[in-house]
Amino acid sequence: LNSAISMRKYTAASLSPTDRAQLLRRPVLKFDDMITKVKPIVDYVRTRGDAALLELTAKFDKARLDSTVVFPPFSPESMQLDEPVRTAIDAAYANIRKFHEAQADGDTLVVETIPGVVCSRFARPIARVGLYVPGGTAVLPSTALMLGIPAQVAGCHEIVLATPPRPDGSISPEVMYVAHLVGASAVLKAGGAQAVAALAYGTQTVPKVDKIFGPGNQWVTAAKMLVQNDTDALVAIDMPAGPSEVLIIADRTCEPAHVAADLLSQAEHGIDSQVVLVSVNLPASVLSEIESQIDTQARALERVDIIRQSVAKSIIVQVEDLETALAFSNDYAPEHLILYIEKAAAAVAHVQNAGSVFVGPFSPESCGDYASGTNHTLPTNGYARQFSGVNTLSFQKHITSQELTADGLKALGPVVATLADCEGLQAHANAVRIRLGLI
Ligand code: HSO
Ligand code: ZN
Repeated sequence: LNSAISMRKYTAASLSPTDRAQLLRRPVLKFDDMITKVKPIVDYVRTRGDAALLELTAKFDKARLDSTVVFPPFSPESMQLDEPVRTAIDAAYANIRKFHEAQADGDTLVVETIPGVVCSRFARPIARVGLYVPGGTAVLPSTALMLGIPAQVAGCHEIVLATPPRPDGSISPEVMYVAHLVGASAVLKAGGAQAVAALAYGTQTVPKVDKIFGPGNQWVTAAKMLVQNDTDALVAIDMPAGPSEVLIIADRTCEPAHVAADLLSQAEHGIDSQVVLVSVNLPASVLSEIESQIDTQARALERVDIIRQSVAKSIIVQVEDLETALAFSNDYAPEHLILYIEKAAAAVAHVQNAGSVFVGPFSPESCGDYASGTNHTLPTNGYARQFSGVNTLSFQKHITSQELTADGLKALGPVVATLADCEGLQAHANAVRIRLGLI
């Protein structure tokens, strides 16, 4: 236990392509196994409803409940908070709301493609959404804010917040207070695959939802993937979630103690958290100061046992210049990217793949995790290549429409009829020709 808390160190220039590819990989998640394990749980809740939920919550969360759902108005006792905590939640709520309100798509897009042919697109809220707020080793009211606010701003009609209860059957007052702020229509006291199943299919008391959001452990993620593929559930999910991660690009302008603090803030999430430091030509003395700061700061943290394991799996990559650092980061596609470098703002233009970017010396990831305004539900596992983080548009869908005038149809009709003929779909062609008086 006295061994140093330290990351593995590599020099990019001396890595073979295979070694480099290996460093870019995340630990393999064995989803086939997980799907097999969650399937019986999901089926049980789908067929037995509330009775199954109560039984599984007693088994997994050690909580004996009379009912699984709490409806508003939530009792003041259930959301009693110390004043500083309430004030902090309110401040975070205001900033996150401001940023997510600006993202809402309220305008109809109208394009006249040719005279008389008008195509439009407009957004509507997804009516019923389920928000999964993990329990486990930390209470996460911040996740309730990050999922609840965009749902509220998008205008979702039903917001069901699911979170595992504590053994006494209660939900943390912080989470209850956020449920109240975001206008949750129900709080489901359940976690894991059973909560996901209840949201996907509904039970006697749990309202069925159209899309399920939120991070979670392997059980939750596997259950989300399973229900998404069930056409009976007719439910969507936000994204495939994996362990949290950060990549920091640091150059000689960095403060070693701050770099260490940022790495540890991500490493404390869980034993499978990934933290990566890309050193842009850091002098050996600076690098070793970062390493010793990691060790000393970590030892003073309550979650040192978690950190010991996540840091051991994490890496330092040494590169010669910023271009190589950014190329590595773009290939890694981190959930969070911290630019702790001289011209940080200018480097943002070269970021191709990342969930969220933290620019310059005064922008620790913690600010985005809690309160600056950006969302912390972000793509992990390299999915930042093709996924956006949760945002207001994640809670809306777009509908297109068109209106043609008689002249518009006269102009477009022959194009349509010709293409329909060429596909051998005569009825399609007829729908146009009959209107143009050609048949
Ligand atoms: N860094 C986490 C979010 C979080 N941090 C919640 C603190 N609380 C995943 O992006
Ligand atoms: Zn965090």
